[in-house]
Amino acid sequence: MKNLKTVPLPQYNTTDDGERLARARMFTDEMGTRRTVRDFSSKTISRDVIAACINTAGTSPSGANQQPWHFVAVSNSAVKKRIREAAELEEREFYQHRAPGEWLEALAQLGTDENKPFLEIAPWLIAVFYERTGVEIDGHKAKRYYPHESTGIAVGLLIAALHRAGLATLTHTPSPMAFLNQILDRPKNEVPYLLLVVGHPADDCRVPDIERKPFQEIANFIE
Ligand code: IYR
Repeated sequence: MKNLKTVPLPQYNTTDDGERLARARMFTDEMGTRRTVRDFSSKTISRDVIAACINTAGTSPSGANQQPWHFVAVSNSAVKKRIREAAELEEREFYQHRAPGEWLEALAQLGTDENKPFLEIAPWLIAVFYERTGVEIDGHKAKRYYPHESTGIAVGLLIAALHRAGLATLTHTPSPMAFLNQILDRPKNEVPYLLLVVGHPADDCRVPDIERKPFQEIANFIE
């Protein structure tokens, strides 16, 4: 730790556990209203809102602070159309041939299929990439540490930020997604991680009647 450059930690500003619990529960309630949406309105959203939410994602912790993520926000109709066509090509293959029966059974409760009209209807698509390797100033490859974990955390914050801003999201993972590098002109060292569909829900939007696991099923204490 010799010669480590440091700055003071920004102040944590709660007073007592009562206030902390109230704040924690307020956030639980707020995030509890988030639902994955597949039925979007085409109502537009300003680029500034999207940029602010991506800035939140950029505050995520990352392996060796390498921040191994890249976000491409697309509102251009022609580009969205190309993404939809490429995704539907892969999805048709998935639903008609590639997906094992067990997987399709697991998806039945969500009502998904190979048609992805939301990729054109929703005002924004955010393609998220992680860096498989970095590039040194001299052009050499630089190792990346925990890029999947880091990018996963960043996407979690991105989804929370978009929800807080009052927007709906769909975490979409067409597979394989290599077409995103080509359409969005990203270098080979970046691997597509997922495609986030962002917008307002359609007026008559409905979502699957599914439940979140209760606390006892997702956690336990050892005190
Ligand atoms: N990628 C496909 C299938 C799919 C897979 C999972 I796991 C989901 O939670 C939902 C869908 C699709 O987007 O339809």
